[in-house]
This record gives sequence, C-alpha cells and structure tokens, in this order.
Amino acid sequence: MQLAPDLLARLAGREPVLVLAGAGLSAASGVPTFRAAQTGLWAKFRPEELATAEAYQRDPKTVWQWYVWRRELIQKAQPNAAHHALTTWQKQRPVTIVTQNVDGLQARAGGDAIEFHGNIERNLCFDEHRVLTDDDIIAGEPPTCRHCNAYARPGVVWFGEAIPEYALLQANQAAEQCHTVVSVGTSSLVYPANALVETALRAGAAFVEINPEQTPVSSLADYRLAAGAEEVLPRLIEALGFNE
Ligand code: BV8
Repeated sequence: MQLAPDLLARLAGREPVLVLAGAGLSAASGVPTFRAAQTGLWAKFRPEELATAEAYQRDPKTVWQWYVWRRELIQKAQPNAAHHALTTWQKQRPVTIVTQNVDGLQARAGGDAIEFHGNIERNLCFDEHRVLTDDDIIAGEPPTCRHCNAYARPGVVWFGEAIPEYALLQANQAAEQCHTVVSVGTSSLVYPANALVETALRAGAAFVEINPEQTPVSSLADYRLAAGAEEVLPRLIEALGFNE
C-alpha cells in the first residue's frame, strides 16, 4: 500500500485534521464490527434491531444480555496498533477524533475521542437519563435504578435517539474547520456520523478513507487506503516521523 507523497506532505502540516472512526478501528482488538455477522446466541439478531429503546422495552432481558455479552468482549479487548497510532498522531498535531465506537478503546490507548454514540461501559437510568454509579443500581436482569425503580440502560445512543448535543456540536465544528478528514473503519451507513465527511468536504477539506472495503463515500475520497487500520495508521505515523 503506497502512501502518496502529496498525502504525506498534507498530513505533515499543522492544519487541523478530523478523524472519523468506526467499528473497523477496533476489529484488530477482537471487537466484532457492528455489521459483521453476529456469532453464537446473537447470530439470529441484527444489531439495528437490538440497539433501540423500543427493543429494550419490548424485551429488556434479551437486550440487556446482548450488552453484557458485548461488555465482556470489550473488557477482554486491548487497544490495537491503530488506536495507539491515533494517540501518537494526536500528541503531535491538532487531530480531533470522533469515534462512533462505544468500546472506550481510544481512551484506553491514551487518546482523546469525542464519543459520538456514547460508551457501553456507562449505565443510565432509562427514565431519568442520568448516569448511574454502581451504588445507584439494584442488581437484576436488567438491573434497576435505586431512585425511581426504572430499568438501568447502557450509556449508548440507540437508533432513533439524538446524538448528545455537545458531541454533535464539537464534531460539526471539527468538520467545518478541518483541512483533512480521515474516515477509518466505518461503513459510513449511520447518520448523522456519516454526514461529517460531507460537512468537511463542503468546507474544502481533502478526504482520506482507510477501509479494506468500498463504502458509499469511497468515490468522494481524494485518497483511498484500502487496507486495515492497524496496518495503515502505524505506517502513516512512521512515514510522518511522528513516532520519535
Ligand atoms: C438520529 C450505539 C434523530 C449502540 C450506534 C434511513 C436512512 C438513513 C438514516 C436513517 C434511516 N432510518 C433511520 C435513520 C437514522 C439512523 C441511521 O442512520 N440508521 C441507519 C441504520 C440507516 N440514525 C439514528 O437513529 C441516529 N439518531 O438520527 O436521531 C433524532 C434527532 C433528534 C431527536 C431524536 C432523534 C443514532 C445513530 C446511533 C446508533 N447507535 N451505536 C450500540 O453500539 O449498541 S451506531 C453503530 O453503528 C455503532 O456505533 C457503529 O460504530 C456504528 C456505525 O457502524 P460502523 O462503525 O461503520 O461499523 P460497521 O460494522 O457498519 O462497518 C465497519 C467497517 O469497518 C466496514 O466498512 C468494514 O469494511 C471496515 N473494516 C473492517 N475491518 C477493518 C475495517 N476498516 C479498517 N480496518 C479494519 N481492520
């Protein structure tokens, strides 16, 4: 995979970069991507069917167990070379990372990421929407809120729910101000995350897509690096001399 000299010259500069990360960034950590076929007990479900407030109200125990299964996978996972490369990059240049991932792995790699779809490790009260600590929770499947007896729920943004205002504001600002937008490991199917690339392009940014597969926005890319994030990002940081 060649890194074009003009791409390296662009990224060597000090202009702001927006990185939009998706589930492919965590694939090398062993966290299944969102649309790859689910395994075992979950094979018969599509994530979009489970990741909604309606599904939770309809079948709280099944949806809660899905999140317990995913949390266990994520707790066993480690950040991979792609996460570490982004953290290194962020230490050398003005790089804003907007992650669609709820796995917290970018933070565990020491990076600073806007969690556009929330964080699976956090619990909220289903009714009051406030964050629940372990002391606020009564165990169960699903657990309940000690204050109002409503179900606890994972601190993620479900389909049909609004992106947290602050995350949306910060992400849009980064998209409007960036000189280059880098989309890594996302199928670009989920709105409004996928609109950030178009916002950046409208603002005149160059577009780099890092994904072994084609996506609906691949044709808009100025640079397509068709390989895994865990291969491309460390190579990129190395070529830019950011590892020193
Ligand atoms: C909203 C948290 C409004 C939950 C997630 C019809 C058309 C268009 C849009 C809609 C529609 N109907 C409804 C909508 C809107 C909807 C939406 O976009 N639906 C989709 C399915 C069409 N969006 C919403 O509902 C959003 N909210 O619009 O609100 C509103 C406004 C005001 C008031 C009320 C409401 C909320 C969306 C958030 C959903 N929550 N996650 C959870 O995790 O349980 S999204 C979920 O998808 C994950 O967060 C995931 O990150 C995200 C995006 O998926 P990807 O990250 O791209 O993952 P995917 O598996 O798809 O792709 C992985 C890619 O990696 C692949 O391309 C693969 O090739 C690549 N890859 C694999 N290995 C590697 C790799 N790349 C690099 N390296 C590798 N090694």
